[in-house]
Amino acid sequence: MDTPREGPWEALVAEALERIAAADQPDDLESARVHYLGRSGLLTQALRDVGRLPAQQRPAAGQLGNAARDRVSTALEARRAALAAGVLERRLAAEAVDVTLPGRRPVLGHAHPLRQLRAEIEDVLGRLGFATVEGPEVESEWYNFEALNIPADHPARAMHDSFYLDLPPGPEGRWLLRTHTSPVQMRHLQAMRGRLPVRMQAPGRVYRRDDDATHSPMFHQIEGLAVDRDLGMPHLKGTLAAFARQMWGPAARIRLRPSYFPFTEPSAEVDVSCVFCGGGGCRTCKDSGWIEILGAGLVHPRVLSAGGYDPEAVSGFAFGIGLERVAMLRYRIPDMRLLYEGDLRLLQQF
Ligand code: 2NL
Repeated sequence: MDTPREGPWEALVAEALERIAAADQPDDLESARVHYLGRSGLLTQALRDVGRLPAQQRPAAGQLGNAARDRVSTALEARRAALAAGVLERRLAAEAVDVTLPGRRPVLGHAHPLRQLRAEIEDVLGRLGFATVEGPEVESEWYNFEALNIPADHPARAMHDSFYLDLPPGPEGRWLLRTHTSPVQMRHLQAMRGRLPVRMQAPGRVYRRDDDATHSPMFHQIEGLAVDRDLGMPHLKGTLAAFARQMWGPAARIRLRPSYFPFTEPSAEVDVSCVFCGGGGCRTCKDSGWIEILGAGLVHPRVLSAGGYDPEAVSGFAFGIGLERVAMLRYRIPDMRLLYEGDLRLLQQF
């Protein structure tokens, strides 16, 4: 062949450089390296062949061969660096995060409307000085009825239509789900051992056999109780008027109508000036200008005695609020059962 002596190296280098330049992936580049510079690569083999040349040709051929290998090596390294940079660039581009995008807002739950309302009422009463006290939902007949001046033959006992538990009766009678939160007050009076003043609120679930659009077998009450020397109707009225203004705005007024509860004497139904029309008359208040919201009264002497207080020395007032009724008025909910269905279409409006 009439190839120049450097011919085979040049051809191999040219071929290798072309293949290196064409490699656009690290894997292609690696196979090119193996093809030319690997243990049995073309250049490696050619260099090995140099050793079999006559001794006087070896140095020159060796020099050319080493130079050829170095050029291919250098090209491989340069291409490797270029590919690595490209790979990184593409990865950075693909994984780029636009930190200016608005974040994805996590779906947050919230308190049930009744729980929100309870918190609000608790807060208003709390600021009037009534400390929250809680108690058991399973009660004895004594704490739920007798101590509250509701004897076994009292019509209120049938009225309440209670849920009795299938348990052997204790010394305080049968066990039932409390029909009001008053037993919590009774237990608190006893725990106070005659100390004054008493000013507490008892929020919580209560249970009665009732189920229609305005009654649920489980509902919520908040009762307030104050006991001190010389408490009377003015204290009750002042407290409830302040409560109404906090709940329904500074223009809200209250009025008391005579009523009957076994545990208070005298007893009153408490109306608030209509929260919708302000008292002018509308559909909700049936043109009366008033909405019945609470029951209240002065604590019956027998109830004070049962709590360990001397009715000759101290007196007290008490009131009870139905949470559901306040919620239905405030949120214009027509059917109480909507509050317990857990339907998100309703709940998400709060
Ligand atoms: C109503 C009526 C009321 C009370 C609850 C009470 C508690 C004790 C002593 C005296 Cl320990 N009274 N609670 C008094 C009057 C009315 O609630 O219809 N609530 C929705």
